[in-house]
Amino acid sequence: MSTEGRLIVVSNRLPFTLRRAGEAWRTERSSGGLASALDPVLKRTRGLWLGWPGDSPAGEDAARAEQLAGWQRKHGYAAVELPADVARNFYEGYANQTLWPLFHNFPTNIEFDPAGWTAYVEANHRFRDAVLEVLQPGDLVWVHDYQLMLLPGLLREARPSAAIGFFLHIPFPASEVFRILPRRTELLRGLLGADLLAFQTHADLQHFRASLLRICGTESRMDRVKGEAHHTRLEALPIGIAPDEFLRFIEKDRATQQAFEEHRRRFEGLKILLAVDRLDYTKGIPHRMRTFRRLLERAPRLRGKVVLLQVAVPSRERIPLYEDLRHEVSELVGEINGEFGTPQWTPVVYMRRGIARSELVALYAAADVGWVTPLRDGMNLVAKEYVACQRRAEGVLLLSEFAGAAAEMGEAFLVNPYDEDGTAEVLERIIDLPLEDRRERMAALHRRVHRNTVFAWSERFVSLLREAASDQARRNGEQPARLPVVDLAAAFRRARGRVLFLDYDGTLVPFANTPREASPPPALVSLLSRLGGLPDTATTLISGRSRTDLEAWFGDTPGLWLVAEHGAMIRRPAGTDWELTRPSIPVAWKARVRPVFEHFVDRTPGSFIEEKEYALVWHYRMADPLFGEWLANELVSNLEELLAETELRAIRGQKSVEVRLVWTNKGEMISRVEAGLPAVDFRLAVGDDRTDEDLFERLPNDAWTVHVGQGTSHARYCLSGPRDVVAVLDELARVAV
Ligand code: ADQ
Repeated sequence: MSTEGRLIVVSNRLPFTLRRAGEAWRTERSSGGLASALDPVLKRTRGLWLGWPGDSPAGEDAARAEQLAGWQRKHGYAAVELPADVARNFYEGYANQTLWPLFHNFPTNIEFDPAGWTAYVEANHRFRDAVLEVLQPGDLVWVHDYQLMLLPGLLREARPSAAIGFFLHIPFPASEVFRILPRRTELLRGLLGADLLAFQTHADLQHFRASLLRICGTESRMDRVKGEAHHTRLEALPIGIAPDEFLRFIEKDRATQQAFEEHRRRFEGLKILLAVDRLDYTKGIPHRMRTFRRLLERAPRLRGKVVLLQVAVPSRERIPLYEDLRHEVSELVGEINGEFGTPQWTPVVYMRRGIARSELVALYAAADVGWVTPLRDGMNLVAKEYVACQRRAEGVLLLSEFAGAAAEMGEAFLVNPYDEDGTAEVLERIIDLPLEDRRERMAALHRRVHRNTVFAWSERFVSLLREAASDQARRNGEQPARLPVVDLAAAFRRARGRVLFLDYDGTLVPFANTPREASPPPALVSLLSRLGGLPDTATTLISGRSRTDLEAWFGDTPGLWLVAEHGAMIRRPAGTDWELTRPSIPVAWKARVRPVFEHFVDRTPGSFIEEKEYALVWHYRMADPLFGEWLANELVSNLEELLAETELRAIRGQKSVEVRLVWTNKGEMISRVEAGLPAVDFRLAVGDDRTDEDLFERLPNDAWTVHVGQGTSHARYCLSGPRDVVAVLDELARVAV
């Protein structure tokens, strides 16, 4: 057994499809480089490929079971069974009538049927169960594409430490489009279950990040999302092809060579423009037909001199939009041939069927122009396949700027397929492009296609996934352990002198849109007063809040210590006066900083300034998240310059930037609070942000330090949110009496 861990590939379809042939079953191999690329890794690691076999069992069928068992034995392909109605509603429904059009920027084509969503959820659960059945420690799970976007999250829930990767083959839409999607949040959460999330291009990755921020409010870095339970690494990994497989056909396969010669003869004297697509509305076939008509209109000299070979594989034929498209294309082909054709010349040769690999390769090799102009495409492998087959580098690639491939293939002629006139003009020019130019461009493309092969792509994905998973394992080891509440309560009960340091926002109450709205519920005030009333116990609320807020909410709560503005001021339980922690605290600096903040408020609708006695805060929680984030970075860097030689610091908080004195530090408060108690043998500190880390660091090692939320911390323990913190404090108040 290999030591590198098995690869478990999961995709909607397997590389094989079952077809009924009378009483028996036939296995068909689907074309495509993915299987070629992954088979060696599967073999090496004794891995498995899980997917739907392309039919649903109607009952016991020994012949079918026999075929499937053979797949598993010989290739490691394991069937995930889906009941027929689930398969249909999931695949034709939510996946292909909601996700597919929306992700390709056709929001008006989307159909949303709740039954489709239910089937999508059900199918993803069935895939999860199938994975869990085979999953072993050390395995790497690689989930593919838009049909299985919930799967990473479902797997993560069931196996928190599994290594899970996801690759999206189709584009990720702009956030304005993505937000239209019913069930958008569930999908984003599902994806964040992955350790590695990879897209075809950087633009897709950026769109994903923007959606995450706008819809879930989750900030991310260019290369990762620090999720609640774990991090998700983000990558742009454009898929490639297996170019040598194509060349082998040209060099070794008789059928390919014969077909190639035949095309040469048949189209002698004509420039061949070749288009190969699935018959899908994202591929822009009607636009291509109309562009070809424009070309013949504007350049009569080309009539009888060019031919457009359009190969279109029928696809998703049960969906009405595809049926409409089929009619539209047939009509356009008929019109063009009727208008321009002669007994000797047919302008458009239309083949509406899948063709054999040998036939396809012969066409790629014979074509003068590869005409690849989808309206939107994740990558588009046809563009790369055409280039791979241009051994003599004499052809030209006409490529849509909306195909993912455009990001890598700058030497192609990039066009906007919606601009039919513009595209016809470029075509007219490139048909007669001098050989020198064609060779130079094609040779550069050729090199690129040979460098970023599907093998290089899959190896990179697998090694990044391995890296992301081991980083995660390391982080899990570093994360504070969950607070053992029973032990804590026992220690609290036993102790003779107790000190509690409790942060407020994000610790005792969740964040609200404005600081004012985060007022304490009555139950919290009463809990704090119960704690405050315990003998030999100093209960301290230690917050970044102003003394006005703390006094308004807790001024009358008996027995409570209050620390305001991160340690600038303190109020003892018995007294009503606040003490400054330093004899005098400067405030003149505010006059210099305020105009800078005001400038940012003017630029950022929804943001505002909070003025405290010894600090200024710029809040942007209600501003556009993307814009707010960007401006916060800019504000901090402006302030860093302004404050360089002073004792002030600009600090990023939760959706805020705060300027305060560097020495206002929660850690400084420990000795002041403890001074009044005879023998402290129990210390608890609970907090969620950077200012609380000062406290954790300065407390002795045996203190109960608790970080609220995920991520690393100097605290020994963690709790997940304010609700848990309040429950723990309730328990302490209960056991102490
Ligand atoms: P697809 O939408 O399937 O894949 P594409 O990249 O164009 O799109 O690949 C199509 C494949 O089918 C090619 O290998 C091509 O050779 C073959 N093919 C097309 N027409 C054919 C015909 N008439 N007969 C025989 N074979 C034909 C999704 C995304 C793409 C992304 C791929 C890979 O939608 O954007 O490039 O995944 O990630």
